[in-house]
Amino acid sequence: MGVVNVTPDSFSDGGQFGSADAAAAYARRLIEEGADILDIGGESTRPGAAPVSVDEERRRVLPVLERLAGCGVPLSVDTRKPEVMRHAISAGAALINDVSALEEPRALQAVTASTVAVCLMHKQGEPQTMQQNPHYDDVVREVREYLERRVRAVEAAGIARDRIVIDPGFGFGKDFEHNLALLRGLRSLSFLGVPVLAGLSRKAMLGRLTGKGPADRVHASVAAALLAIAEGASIVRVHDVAATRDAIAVWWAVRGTIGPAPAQTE
Ligand code: 7PJ
Repeated sequence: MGVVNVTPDSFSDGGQFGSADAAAAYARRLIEEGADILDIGGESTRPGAAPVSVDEERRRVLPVLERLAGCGVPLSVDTRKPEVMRHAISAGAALINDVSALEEPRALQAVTASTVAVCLMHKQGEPQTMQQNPHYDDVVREVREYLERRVRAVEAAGIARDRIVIDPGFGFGKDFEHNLALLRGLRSLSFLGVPVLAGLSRKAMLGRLTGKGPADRVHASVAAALLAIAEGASIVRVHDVAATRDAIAVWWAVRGTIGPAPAQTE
């Protein structure tokens, strides 16, 4: 999954696109590099980010979606807003990537009223303050239990299991040790046959490990993506598609499969 941020303040590639045309051209480049899914986001959820209005988020995201119609890969929209979800679905989005896991009732309705897929992500707290003092007794167990609850809740609301993807939400109300524990324990999220998505690309934990800024975290990001795949992730959300693709090609040649080994799923 290649990341297309249409935000002026995204931490890793902020201010990249001056226009919808430029963002769509960038998205097409990611497809050429081997992206199987594009994730288009108009609201930065990085720690401390300022909220964006519905109108502003629509103005950022919809023109890019429209330009990418028929591009050949499913389009995901990274949004927490029900109104943006509805418009994105009408404009052809195939996946809603909601870092709030459809907890807002109108968000749940927006997806239920459609046939699109959804990514349910765990976070603790809200983006503006979530990194201030995250606390868990057992981060892997708590994230797993939360995701199990959310899968059951959205299934009960009428979203079939084969439309659901889950994500532990690296960096969303997690400190360095929490993130490492989640990556080590990622396989325990492979339950109910629901694919696991992992987003580690250029995140702060990789900065801490390498001492490098976001743009120089490519190698660390590729290593993290491959580790996530080794621990059962079926989808990796990345900025550096070409580099990640090369690593996956090596993985594929040796293992012949991506995602959890069936015998080891719980
Ligand atoms: C994630 C995301 C993630 C999902 C962002 C960033 C921050 N959506 N949106 N999972 N991260 N599903 O790209 O660093 O980890 S925005």
